Amino acid sequence: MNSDAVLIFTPIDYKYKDADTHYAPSLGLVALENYLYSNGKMIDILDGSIVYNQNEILAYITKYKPEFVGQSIQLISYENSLEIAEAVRSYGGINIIGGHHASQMYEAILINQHHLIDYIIIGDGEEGWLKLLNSDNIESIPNIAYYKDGKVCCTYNKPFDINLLPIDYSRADLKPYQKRLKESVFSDHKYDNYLRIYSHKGCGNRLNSNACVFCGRADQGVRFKSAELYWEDIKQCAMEGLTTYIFDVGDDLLFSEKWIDEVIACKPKISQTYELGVFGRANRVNHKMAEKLRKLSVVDVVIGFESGDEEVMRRCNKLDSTPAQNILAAEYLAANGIDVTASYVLGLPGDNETSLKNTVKNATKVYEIIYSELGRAPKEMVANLIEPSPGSPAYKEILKRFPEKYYQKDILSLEELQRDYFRCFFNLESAKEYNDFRKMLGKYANEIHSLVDFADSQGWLNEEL
Ligand code: B12
Ligand code: SF4
Repeated sequence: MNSDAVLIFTPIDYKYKDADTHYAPSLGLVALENYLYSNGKMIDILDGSIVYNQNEILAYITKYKPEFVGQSIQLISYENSLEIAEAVRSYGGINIIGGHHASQMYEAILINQHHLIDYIIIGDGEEGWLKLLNSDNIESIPNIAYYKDGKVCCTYNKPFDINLLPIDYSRADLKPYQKRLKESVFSDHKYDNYLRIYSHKGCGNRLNSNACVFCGRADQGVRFKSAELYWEDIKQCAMEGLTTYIFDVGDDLLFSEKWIDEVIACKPKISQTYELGVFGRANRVNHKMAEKLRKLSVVDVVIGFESGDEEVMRRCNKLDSTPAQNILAAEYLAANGIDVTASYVLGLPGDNETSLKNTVKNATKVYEIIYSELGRAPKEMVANLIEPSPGSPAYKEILKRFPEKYYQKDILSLEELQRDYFRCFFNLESAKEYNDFRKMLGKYANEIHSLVDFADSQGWLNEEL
């Protein structure tokens, strides 16, 4: 190991159904590596989602004893992250964690694990990570939480300037991801490669309504990259011959029509062909917008349809979209040759057999629209089981109801959280009532998934669907 530090995407607990779409290195860690590299630091990335398993990561840590170890963690990988942190602590290394889950849980984590976790990065990690490696004075480092003199301390908040440099995958070994893509039925083996970029950070939905009831996203406000840098990102991915499919992880590419117009206006010549997948919000899709997306080579839009039931949709907090609007968006997009990945969440507040039937009807309608316009089923459709992520409105409700179980607790089980969510929102007290309800949700998820060849749903136990 010749690097200055190691960044780990911590493996999840595989009792939960893992995502299939590990077709690209973690963009968050690549963004950190890029920034550090541009500042003269070499970083090793250990991707625990497909490249390394937990034991291999522990073996690496024990062998090379890196001084700085950063982990990107989630609710379902947290306990593994503590095991890795213990290994690092055993030789006196420095443990840093980041990502949305760490940002939401920093207080509880530091109260319980300050013997293991030295620093938590809240939000953007680029500058904090660099300054920690440079051993700068802690108070001068942005976005850091740490434990000192019996209390949790935070430094000042500073969003990273996302216009500094394009995303650069040239140092990443893409072979394991290509293999995964080749083995998956995603897109019927149309693409040899898949990479992620981001046009913006933050969620526009949170500006005019509360967050969706399940969403534990930690960043605030919405920031777009300049149109010029956005094209640099696409060029880096496409022109180098690296990929034929690029997915933009920004929450809603359509958030600013003015920005889309700027991007279209400065489109450079790109000789390599590529296709773009994006997230979008249904209420912003109309015929004109669909035409603009075509100009950007968008071939599919993932939309959080959430539910096919109007009342459930309202209680989910997605206040500016309705199931009818979702269908209309699918029609506009399909009429312009663009596929739609409808993403549903089952078990939303108010869900019952009638609303779930409405959701299946809604999904069937999407299938019919895409089939009639594109001559095939949608490439993908997902029915997730609700995950009340820390930071979400649902989690806050659970915390209020069961403070003795959740207040300042850092080790959480997703399965238990879901159990307590159904207690809070559905009064499902007995194990039988709960299990029957969960089984019913699984049955409707299977119905939705049967409409398509590929469904990368989340929130379920591994063997559940
Ligand atoms: C792409 C994506 C995926 C992909 C790829 C994941 C990957 N390997 O990177 C897939 C589909 C596999 C996936 C899976 C899951 N995801 Co996901 N995913 C995203 C998505 C859309 C984009 C992430 C991204 O690349 N952002 C762009 C980069 C640049 O930003 P970033 O990742 O936030 O990283 C920055 C900071 O967070 C910080 N940082 C992050 N890690 C670290 C680590 C250190 C040491 C430091 C210093 C800093 C730092 O610095 C980075 C640079 O600024 C986000 C939503 C979004 N739009 O952000 C959800 C999101 C991150 N996912 C989420 C969840 C819950 C999951 C799952 C756990 C769901 C599930 N139950 O299966 C799974 C986990 C599967 C697994 N094996 O790990 C949630 C997290 C919520 C939370 N509170 O934790 C999000 C926010 C979606 C949401 N709205 O709820 N996901
Ligand atoms: S789930 Fe809802 S609140 Fe969360 S990022 Fe998506 S639109 Fe925004």
